[in-house]
Amino acid sequence: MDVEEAARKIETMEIRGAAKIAREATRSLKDFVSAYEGSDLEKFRKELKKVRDRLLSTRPTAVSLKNALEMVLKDVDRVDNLNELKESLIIKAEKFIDKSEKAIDTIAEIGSKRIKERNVILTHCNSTAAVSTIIRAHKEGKNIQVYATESRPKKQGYITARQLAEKGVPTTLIVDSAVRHVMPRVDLVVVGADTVASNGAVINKIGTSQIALCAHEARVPVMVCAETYKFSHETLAGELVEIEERDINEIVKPGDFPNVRIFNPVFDATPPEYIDVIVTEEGVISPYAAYEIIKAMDL
Ligand code: RI2
Repeated sequence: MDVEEAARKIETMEIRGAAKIAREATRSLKDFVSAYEGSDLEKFRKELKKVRDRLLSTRPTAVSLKNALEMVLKDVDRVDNLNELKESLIIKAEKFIDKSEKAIDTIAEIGSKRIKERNVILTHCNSTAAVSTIIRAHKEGKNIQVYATESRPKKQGYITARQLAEKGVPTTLIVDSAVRHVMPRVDLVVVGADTVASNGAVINKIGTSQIALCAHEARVPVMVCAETYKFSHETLAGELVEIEERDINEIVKPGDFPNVRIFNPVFDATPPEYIDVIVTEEGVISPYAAYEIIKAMDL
């Protein structure tokens, strides 16, 4: 897929999910490098910058995208031979894609150990890491049940419900506003993350923080499944995570609401005190250990 096509698909959310957008953006960058036929190193570097900027302009919240591109592009100014640079970029891109796929399996293996026999789980939106963890627990023979929220406005919960049902996991789809009502029946909340900040706050699909609040009230643990490349080193330097706002047409037909302002933020931040653990491919950590993960990141 060329860069423009990948960027458009990420923008329109045809390609979505923090891990997937990072992988597909990386793949398109790799294809660009492989197909590049020019011989001017400086021109190539400029083109790479354009590619990076275009891909980064698609979705602002998920740091996975930025981290993936940074990991792949880190030698751009260090390697002075065009062919060597191309080769190094391709190797780095392949390495990222491979590592990010393996990370999901490792998270599922680790995270599923925290899911017990007969647990009732609640999940939100559609996270590959969270869904893989739940499916793994089911495959291990645990009799679990899942409540999947619809996840307005884009209803990614439908994908989750179908993915779980397909694997034979007893699944109940609920509207987002039913979360507090069902929470007393829930043993564990399992969600993914788009970004983890240095203070341990988890930025995930809008509604996650409300779910975590309800879970806290009901003393239900919240487990976040997140690969380490979703941790944001910018937040360590004081940056705030930008919360993406999407087109209001995703919620309603604005013409139906004259004189009404419509607001469509698509992520929110859950403070660390509402999160029990974050399961990464490096192991289970407290949200307060986010700093250590960020410090150890190879960017
Ligand atoms: P994985 C998604 O964002 C959801 O917020 C989900 O929880 C998160 O990415 C992580 O997903 P969106 O692209 O990387 O649906 O675990 O806005 O698949």
